[in-house]
Amino acid sequence: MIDVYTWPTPNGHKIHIMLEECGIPYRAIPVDIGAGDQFKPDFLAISPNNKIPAIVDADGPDGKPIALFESGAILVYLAGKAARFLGDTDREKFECLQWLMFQMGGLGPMLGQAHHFRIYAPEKIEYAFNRYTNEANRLYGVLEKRLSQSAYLAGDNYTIADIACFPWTRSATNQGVDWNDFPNTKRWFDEINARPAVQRGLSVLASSRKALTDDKTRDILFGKTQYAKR
Ligand SMILES: N[C@@H](CCC(=O)N[C@@H](CS)C(=O)NCC(=O)O)C(=O)O
Repeated sequence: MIDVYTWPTPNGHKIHIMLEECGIPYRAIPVDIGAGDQFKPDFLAISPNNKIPAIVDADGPDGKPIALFESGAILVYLAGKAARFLGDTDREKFECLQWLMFQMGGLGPMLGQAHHFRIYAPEKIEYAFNRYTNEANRLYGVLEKRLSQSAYLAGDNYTIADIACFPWTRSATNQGVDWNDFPNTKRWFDEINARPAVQRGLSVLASSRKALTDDKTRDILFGKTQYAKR
């Protein structure tokens, strides 16, 4: 049994989707990041960067429990455990890891900033608004080029690279992206969105989801609480 410390956000959804795709038994343990649960000592002990997702697998590689944070590392771990979704050949595996790193180092952080300055920021800062809207569109352009050449990011097969990128593209409109400009990415999105395991993953803790824009939540996520010394 794997315990997933999580919340219904793009980074949480990656792991819910992967576990559903692999049919690995798991328990979703809510960490309400709007209420500050991510700063509780028990959670920080497994996720020192105070972010979801994190997992504890009672049956680690050496038979002992293992705790992991960072969604990319968790996806690689689960792909190894299930022997699925890491590509069918060595070449495809490295393609997959390359696109996974693109998501972890670029697509996720930049789309997160686009969302922040377009939706969460209490005032509109034109420079930041434009900077991240432009960067979001540039990154969708990178996806579009790749997905005009191959069915999936790593090639012919659906992998953890797709599972990592997909949840971020569910908010394209909020990121200032027009799907009409990215037809191949939209084709890829619709195909992944139609997978039953993906829909099951997206429904995990769905009823807990709430807007993160009130003052108390802003303080927890972006203000004094976030930056308090611990
Ligand atoms: N690089 C991390 C990012 C995780 C992340 O940003 N998680 C957000 C939710 S999507 C979070 O827990 N935020 C709470 C906080 O920053 O206090 C990963 O991919 O796991």
